[in-house]
Order: sequence, then C-alpha cells, then structure tokens
Amino acid sequence: MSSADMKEQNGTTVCYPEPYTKIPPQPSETKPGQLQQSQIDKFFKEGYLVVEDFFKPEELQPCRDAIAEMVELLANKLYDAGKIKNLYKEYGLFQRLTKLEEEFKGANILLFKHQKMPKAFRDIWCNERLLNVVEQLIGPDIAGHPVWNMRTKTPNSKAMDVPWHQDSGYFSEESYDHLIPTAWIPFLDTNEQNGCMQVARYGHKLGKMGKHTCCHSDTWFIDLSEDVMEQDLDINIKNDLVTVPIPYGGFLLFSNIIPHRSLKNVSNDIRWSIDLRWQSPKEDYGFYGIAEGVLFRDSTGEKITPDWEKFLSVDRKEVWQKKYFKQVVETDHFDTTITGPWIGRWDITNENKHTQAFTKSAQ
Ligand SMILES: O=C(O)CCC(=O)C(=O)O
Ligand SMILES: [Fe+2]
Repeated sequence: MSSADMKEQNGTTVCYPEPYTKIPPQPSETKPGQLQQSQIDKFFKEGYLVVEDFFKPEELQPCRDAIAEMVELLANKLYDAGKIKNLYKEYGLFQRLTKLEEEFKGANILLFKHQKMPKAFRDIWCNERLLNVVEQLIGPDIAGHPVWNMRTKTPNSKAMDVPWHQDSGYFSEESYDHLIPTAWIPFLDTNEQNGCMQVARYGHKLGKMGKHTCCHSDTWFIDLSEDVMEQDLDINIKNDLVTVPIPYGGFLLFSNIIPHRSLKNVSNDIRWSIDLRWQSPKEDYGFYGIAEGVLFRDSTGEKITPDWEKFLSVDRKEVWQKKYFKQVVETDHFDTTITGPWIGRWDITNENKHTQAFTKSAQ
C-alpha cells in the first residue's frame, strides 16, 4: 500500500485545512520586521505572500559571497579531478556555474546536492526580524525545519525546472497536520524570464495533499498534475495560477500545502535562491526520522543559542542510507544522481536514473 493510499480512511482523504487557513493568536508586542495584519490575512486566505524590501543588500551580500565560494570550491574540485580544463575565475556569480556546466554537465546538480549550510544562510535562517514574521504564522515556538535548499538554476537547465508540487509531497504524512512556512529568498531580482516562482492561489484551502507522481522528466522531482490540482484541490487553473516575481531584498512566503513551481530560466543569468523552512518544535518534522530541526525560539522568550554543531553534524544522505538501506552506499563525488525517501511515497510513472537508483538501493 502506498502512503498516498494509507491516507485514505473510509475512502476519504484526511484533510487539515485549519493550520493553513486560520490565523493563530498574534503576538501582543510589536516587533521589528512584523507583517501588517492585511499581509497575514492574505497569507492565510490565498496561501502565499510576496514580501518586498525586507533585507538590506548588506544582509544578503554574505550569502552571495558564500555561494561564490561554493562555486569556487566546486570549480577546483572538478579541475583537480580533470573533469574541466578551465577554472573560469573571470566569471562572476551569475555566470561562472554556467561555464562549469558547459564543460561538465550536471555541475549545477553537484552544487545542489552539496547541502552544507554556510554560516551566511544560517544567519538569515535565524534572522530576528524574519523570526518575528514566522512567529506571526506559527506562534512563539520556532524551530528551523531540516529541509532546505540552495537552487542552482542555471539558464535553460531542465534539471532545475521544478514542476508543480506541494512540499508536503516530499515529507512523510506525520507532518501534514501543521503549517511549515517557507521563505523563498532570491539573490537577484527574479522575473518570468529568469525562472521565478508560480503559486496556485487558494490551493491550500482544503488542507489536502494531492496525489503526486514520480519523477518528473529526467529529474528527481515529484509532480502534481494540473488535473489533480483542479479536481482534487479545487484549484481554478484559469484564474488562480499566479506568477510571483520577487525582487532582490524580498522573499516569497508559502506553505507546505500550497502547490507551486518554478518557470524556465531563459535569461543569461543564474537564478540563485534559497528556501528555508520553520515549524513548531512540538510537531513531527516529517523527514522520515533522518534529521531533526534546530530550535530558534520558545514561548518562554528566553534567548536560545541554536545548536549548529548538532545540526551540521548530520549528513542526511548518509543517515538516510544507513537507516533505510543498512549501508552507506559509496557514491562517486561527481555522481549527479539524486534519490531520497520521497521517491518511495508516490507511484513511479516515469523511470529515470534517479528512480532506478532508489529502487536499486531499496532492494
Ligand atoms: O526554487 C525553485 O525553483 C523551486 C522552489 C521550491 O519548490 C521550494 O522552495 O519549495
Ligand atoms: Fe517546493
């Protein structure tokens, strides 16, 4: 029985509309960064919110620098292994990975897989003003959710075109009953040309998971069809697919139940972004027991120092393989295959090297 079927009880899917549509009690104090009441209303009514002019350039610059450093490390690694003939040092943040990718296809996937969170990202994740916003959505107990990504969306790369999905489709079902807000933060102005995000407005109102399939095209991404969105999630495809260009300094706020995707990047620049998540530490992270979150705040209001050492000590890939496959499968450092427990949650309707790696290691 697949997990999707397990959720069917007496023939009906269990839905949790409340955490996604009902505004929680608001903090009694006014704090820096907090959203206006009208913005909170919009988030719970439409399922997403665009927040502009939130970060100053000097707050985001360390993230840009950290990304440049990761690209530098990758270039050196590829070069030292003889995979590329040129380091492309003269290219800047928005071009260099594209040049690496031209010589070594999948360089962007290697960087996407890297998954070591630099300090600059951690600082944004527990930025006090941002946590004041998160508090308005989930209350005063706040932990960072272990699922985060840096998107390496190089021009015309199909591997980074993320199809329609609900983030909960990647998580186990223990997490369906609570709100996990995401801040999607770009490192340049994003628009329709460079592959900004789209959301399916009101797609959260039933609090329902749609049946996804796996995997999209040549990727490891799960896929939610527009038919399912229309029929099962009651989304009006004609009216409610919204393109959300986010300028640098802003972010897109959405939840684990709202369908979203990213458009193709047909510009000349790499569309860098990170997606960071939070939830109440009292709830299940829905991450298959692979990793826990990191506590940022609790309702006593006492200052908490995040336990980064513990958070960073967990190599998710290794834990996942040990836990589910009883071994650490040594993969080559330049392998661009990505597998994970989410692949096993849905019907595999399109096989590719990622699904095959999953099926093979699960045997
Ligand atoms: O950045 C993208 O292209 C996709 C982002 C996404 O799906 C997410 O942040 O959950
Ligand atoms: Fe997503």
